[in-house]
Amino acid sequence: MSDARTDRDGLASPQRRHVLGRGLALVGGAVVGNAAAEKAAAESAAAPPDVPEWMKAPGADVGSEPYGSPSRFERDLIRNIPKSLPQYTSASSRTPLQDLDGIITPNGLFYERHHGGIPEIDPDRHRLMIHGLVERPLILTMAEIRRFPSESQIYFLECSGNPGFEAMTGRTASDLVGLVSCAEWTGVRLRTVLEEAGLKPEARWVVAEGADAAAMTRSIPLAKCLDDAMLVYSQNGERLRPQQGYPLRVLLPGFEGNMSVKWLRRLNVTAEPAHSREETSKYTDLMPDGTARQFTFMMEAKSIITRPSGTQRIARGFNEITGIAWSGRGRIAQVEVSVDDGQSWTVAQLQAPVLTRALTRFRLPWTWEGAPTTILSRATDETGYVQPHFAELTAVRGVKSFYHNNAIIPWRITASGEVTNGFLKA
Ligand SMILES: Nc1nc2c(c(=O)[nH]1)N[C@H]1C(S)=C(S)[C@@H](COP(=O)(O)O)O[C@H]1N2
Ligand SMILES: [Mo]
Repeated sequence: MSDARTDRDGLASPQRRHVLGRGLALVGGAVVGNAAAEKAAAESAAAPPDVPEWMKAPGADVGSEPYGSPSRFERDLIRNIPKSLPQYTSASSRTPLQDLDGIITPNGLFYERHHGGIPEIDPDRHRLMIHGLVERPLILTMAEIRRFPSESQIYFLECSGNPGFEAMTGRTASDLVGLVSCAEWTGVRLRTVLEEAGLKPEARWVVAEGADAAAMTRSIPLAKCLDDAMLVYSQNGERLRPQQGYPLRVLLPGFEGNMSVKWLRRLNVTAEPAHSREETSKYTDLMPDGTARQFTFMMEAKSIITRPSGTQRIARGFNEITGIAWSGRGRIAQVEVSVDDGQSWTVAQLQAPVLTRALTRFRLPWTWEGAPTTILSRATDETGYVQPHFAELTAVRGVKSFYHNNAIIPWRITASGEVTNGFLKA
């Protein structure tokens, strides 16, 4: 006991910060100063070997919160919602990537993109119709869908406008690429349900329609429907949240988020794509030669350093660089990190599990000596595809594109350790 005390007083201890805090309060004489002093005193009283007040009486009852929520000290960890939009029914909120660990996005922080608001659907009244080029048209209840053999898989979901080509001005990792999240999805293989309906030989596409006010409609190539596509009813172990398509959505691993139709009500099996609004006027890019790049399904390999990242501040000495990488084409094979603005690259450690079409966490130990620099990450997937620099991307796609920007993201670090968006002028 006495040793512990000696140690504590010998180090830059809570005791000393407490004294400093008091001193400042006396000099400043401000309310803020008193608050700081009180905070310091409270911290000091809670530090070992003293016994904090939360040990002196029993805590809250079991079941005081039937559906749990994060600590009230984490109440600022919320979705990144744009301020003062004219309306919020066709809008998006982003995942706070820079404050999350691991690869799974908690359901309450999963990004949202709605084109006609969030419908409130009674699962008992919801039906899925499967028709068109099938032998046996079906109308299924949720109970009937859940009777099919099911599976659970971890996949990322990403909006293809993440970020738009002209929207790289964000301050945080979330501002830049917060329209990506990753979850464990449970549902039925789309293939299983299509086989139950029986596909006619001319079947080539499946047109999915959502039961929202936008009636979101997308054409899915049959090959994807017969591969890993899922009809999902649960996410991270519980039923889908209304924001994610309750009670039923399509999940197309690795394809642009827009095609994973939420609140799914209809699958129309066709010979041709529907050429709906979302695959003509939107989710199509104007190329330099004046043609349109349409049906850009695949989300190409991408990565971002989430710590250190924009608005954070680092201290000299040891800093772990960590972030996430993903590819619609399969597994991440390698992530390289540069701490000298791309002059040299070091292979980062990939944390297991490294799953196909899921977020992969990477880490690299780093000692920052205090010189201003720019840090980058570059993902390579198992097909050998390498994440490009923004200039390489625009050289091919021109500057009229909006979707599918998977450019390398630079974070600038100033002499004082401030981290800012490297796409912006210093
Ligand atoms: N019915 C319907 N499905 C939809 C949408 C929609 O507005 N309505 N938005 C799409 C878009 S653009 C994306 S990126 C993803 C977002 O899924 P999330 O909100 O679960 O993150 O859903 C897609 N599916
Ligand atoms: Mo999207």
